[in-house]
Amino acid sequence: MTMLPVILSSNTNTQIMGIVNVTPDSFSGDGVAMDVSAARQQALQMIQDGAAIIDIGGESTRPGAKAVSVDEECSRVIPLIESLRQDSDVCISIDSQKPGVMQAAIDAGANMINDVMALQADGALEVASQFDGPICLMHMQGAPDTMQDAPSYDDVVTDVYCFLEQRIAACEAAGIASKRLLVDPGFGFGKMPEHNRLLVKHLNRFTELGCAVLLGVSRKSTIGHVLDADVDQRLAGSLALAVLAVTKGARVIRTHDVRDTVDAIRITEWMNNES
Ligand code: PT1
Repeated sequence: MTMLPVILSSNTNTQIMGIVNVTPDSFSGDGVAMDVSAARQQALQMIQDGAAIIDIGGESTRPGAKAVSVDEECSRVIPLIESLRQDSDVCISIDSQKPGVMQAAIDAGANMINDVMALQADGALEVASQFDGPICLMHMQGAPDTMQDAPSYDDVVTDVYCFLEQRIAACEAAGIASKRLLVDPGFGFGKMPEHNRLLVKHLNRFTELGCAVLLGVSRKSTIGHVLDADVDQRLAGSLALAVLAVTKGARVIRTHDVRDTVDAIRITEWMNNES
């Protein structure tokens, strides 16, 4: 069952990617801590609320997070993927940078790869080239445990653009058709608030890469920085950025708050209609 998803065709609406973290330490209090049945319920609710994609992650990549082993990560995500696949033919995305986890997830029924390392890990391009679903290539400077120590760029938009362009080329060289690729500038990944601001402000530049643009801003610390708001008080800020991103050409929005994001984006699309 491989739907080459709607997200890659240019005449579809914005797609919502709902976040399901199966981690004990998820930053936004959304970690459903290894409980497959609670995570499954959360995913089913997101599907009902209008998510086209469920993004399942077993290793936190928020600032300061520590890496976990392949076995640990698999033990968190695989039972959930198997269970959700029985219930639904929704697009299931595996949020992992490890080829071993990607492969196990695909075998369990995942049909999209979301990689914050843009397939730079040893063996990741190979796993991706043996698979035929969509792949999101994200930009990150450094690694999660230290990426916020001193992020620096010559010109953040150009630097991130060139990185993504090179990763698209690496994928093509590995036999991965660019129509399967999505690109993501990686809001919050080795970036100061000003870097994040510039990436969203100039998000339309990334559409020139010829791939669908995905953005994840949900509850992130830059919103907390601007609003002086704790993680549970960042919904309105997250929605404001999601609306802006769609207006600037984003095709997929990754969020914890599916229902509210679907509503905000439906209104944005209604307003952006021709005439
Ligand atoms: C993202 C993303 C992701 N974000 C994609 N995958 C996370 N494609 C995980 C903070 O500053 O944006 N795109 N997978 C979560 N990562 C973070 C990063 C969480 C920063 C929080 C922050 O608070």
